This record gives sequence, structure tokens and C-alpha cells, in this order.
Amino acid sequence: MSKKFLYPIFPKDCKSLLSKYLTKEIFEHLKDLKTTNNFTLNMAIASGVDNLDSGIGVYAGDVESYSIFGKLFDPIIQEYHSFSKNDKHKTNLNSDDLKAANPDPLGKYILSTRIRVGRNFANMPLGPAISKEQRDGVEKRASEALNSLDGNLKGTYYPISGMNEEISKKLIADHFLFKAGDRFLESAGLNRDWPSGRGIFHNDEKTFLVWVNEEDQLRIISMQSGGDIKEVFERLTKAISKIEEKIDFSYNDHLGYITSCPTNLGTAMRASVHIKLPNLALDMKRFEEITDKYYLQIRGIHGEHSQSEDGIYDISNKRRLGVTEVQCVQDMYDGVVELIKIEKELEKKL
Ligand code: ADP
Ligand code: IOM
Repeated sequence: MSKKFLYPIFPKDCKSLLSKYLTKEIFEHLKDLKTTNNFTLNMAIASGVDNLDSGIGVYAGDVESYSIFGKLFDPIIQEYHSFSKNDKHKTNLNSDDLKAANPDPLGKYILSTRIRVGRNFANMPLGPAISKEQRDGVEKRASEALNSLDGNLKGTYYPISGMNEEISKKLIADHFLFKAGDRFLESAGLNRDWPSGRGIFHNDEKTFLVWVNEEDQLRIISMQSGGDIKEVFERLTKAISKIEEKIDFSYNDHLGYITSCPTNLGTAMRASVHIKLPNLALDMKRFEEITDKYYLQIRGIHGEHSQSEDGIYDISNKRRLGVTEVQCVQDMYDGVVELIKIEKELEKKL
């Protein structure tokens, strides 16, 4: 007999947006609904129920999830992106509009820059609700499109199945590949049938990479050492337009690019630097005042839910929906300029 789906009680110190917005009343309203892909509230909240340290804790199984479970998703989207259910998303991928001269030409603070977008195939369930057959089909179509790229985007697709363990460990340690077995994705149903259908495409220099069938069906990534943020953005926008010639992605005027986690809706863009700020790190209150002012998020250097090491942080744009791609990168750039300025002032006081 299947277990009864009961209202989850979250401990008082749980900070996830799921725990904040899933009231008993909303739960009762949504608990028996399902999308045409049979995605239920139970599936949508599983990650946040299992992982009380989630930032958000909810996932969508398809674009319909955002409307059917809107009573839960809307306030979460409103709080995370300051975006209401009547707003429209806007897009601008024109790199000429980005004002971003290298803020650290001597390479003293910025170790590396990475900008990624998430994309999911049109007319296909998202990762939490996709079948093995559909996921393998996504991999086939993606690898064919990617293997046909040329110029500085030319590269090779490597499936995770059969990948030598030493190679995959090194790709993860060097920040190129996603880690296996993430507990947040596991509870969301995103690791089903692992490793089938998963893989990574990259060019020889590993400055252009695409993750296939991780949290989103594609994560298109441009990255390189140092702080030339504009060059990284230019490479990314070129790659996106080439890939969009071959694949239709799920998009609508309200939510922009549709992603499995509501934090990524809209541009689905996370523009980050790995930056060394050992003095600011001693005053986290001041550090966070700056990151809040520029709408930035602080992560550790091994990605989401990881810790900082040696005063090195991953600093990225937080808002992604209702702002353009150019604005996402500009938020990160303007904040990073300010962080470096304060770090330099603190150095002088030593
Ligand atoms: P995502 O960016 O796709 O949301 P994560 O936060 O888990 O996912 O980061 C994925 C990987 O990218 C991690 O190994 C992380 O250390 C690496 N990474 C993120 N930003 C940078 C950066 N600016 N330079 C180098 N590696 C980075
Ligand atoms: N994007 C997703 N991995 N994350 C926001 C999960 C969470 O902390 O809820």
C-alpha cells in the first residue's frame, strides 16, 4: 500500500522558501493535482522535504507545473526574483550592450570567470518528470547538434557511461563537470537511470562546455581563467545562437526560458567569478551588504551548497527572471568592481 501524502512539518530553523510558503491551506488545495506528465505536488516538494538545508526546495516537472502548482511557485518566484505573476520577462543577449572592461587585468583577485545558461527542449517534460527513453532522446539530439559546431566551439561529446573514473574525477575537481549523486537532485528525481543519457561536450581548450541532462537538459557554459568577463559573455552568446539554430527550447513570455528549478527561470543565467577576497572574508557582514546591494549570491568554490576555501568565493548574479542576460552579467560585474575596491582598501590598512 502506498504511503499517505501528509502535510510536511518543517523545523523552526529551516530557511527554505518551500517551508515559508507551503501553508496547510495551499497544501490541501494542491495535494491531489497532477500535470499531464503525471507530476504531483509530492514530487515537486520532495527535494526540500528531504533536504532541510535547501535554499528553495521545489522543482517543476514540466512547464505546466508552474501554473498548476502556481499557489506555491508564484510566491517563491516573487520572493526570489522580485517578479509578479503579471510581469513579462525580457531578453537581451547583445554583448555590445555590456559595459565590462576587465576589472582585474593583473589577475590578483579574479581566478576565473564562468557564465552558464540552462535550456530545456520544447514539448518535453523537464528532468524531474522525463522518462528514460525521452532523456536518451534528448542526449542523442543534443550530442548531434553539438558535434556539428565548428570554429572555436568545435569539440567532442563524452557520455558519462563508460567514462574513465580518473578522467571524471579530474573534470569535477577542475570545475568542468557536475558531480554525481547530488542529494538535492536525487530527491527531485533528477538522478533516475544514472548515468544513462548524461554527458559533457567541450572544446579542446575547455572554454566552451555543455552539460547534458543534469538539473536542466542543457547547461551551456563559457569559462576561462582571469577576469575578461566580456570575452566569456561573447563566446556564450555566439554558442547559444548556434545551438538555437538546431534545437527549439522551452520558452514563454512570462517565465522566459523554462527550467526545472524556479531560481533559474527567465535568463537561466548564472554569471560568476572565482575571486580571492581574504580581507573582506573577515567581515562577512560588510561582504554581504555589498552582495545584497548588487543582487549577488555567494557560493563556495565547489559549486552550490559548497564552502569557501582560502578566502576564495564564487560570486554570481542572483536575479535571473524579469531582467535581461546583459543585466545579469552587469549585476555581477558592478558588484565585483565594488568588492575589489573594498578589498584593496582593507589591504592598505594592514
Ligand atoms: P551551476 O553554476 O550550474 O548552477 P554549480 O554552482 O554547482 O552549478 O557550479 C558548477 C561548477 O562550476 C562547480 O564545479 C563550480 O566550482 C564551477 N564554477 C562556478 N563558477 C566558476 C568560476 N567562475 N570559475 C571556475 N569554476 C566555476
Ligand atoms: N538550483 C537548485 N539546485 N537549488 C536552488 C536547490 C535548492 O537549494 O533548493
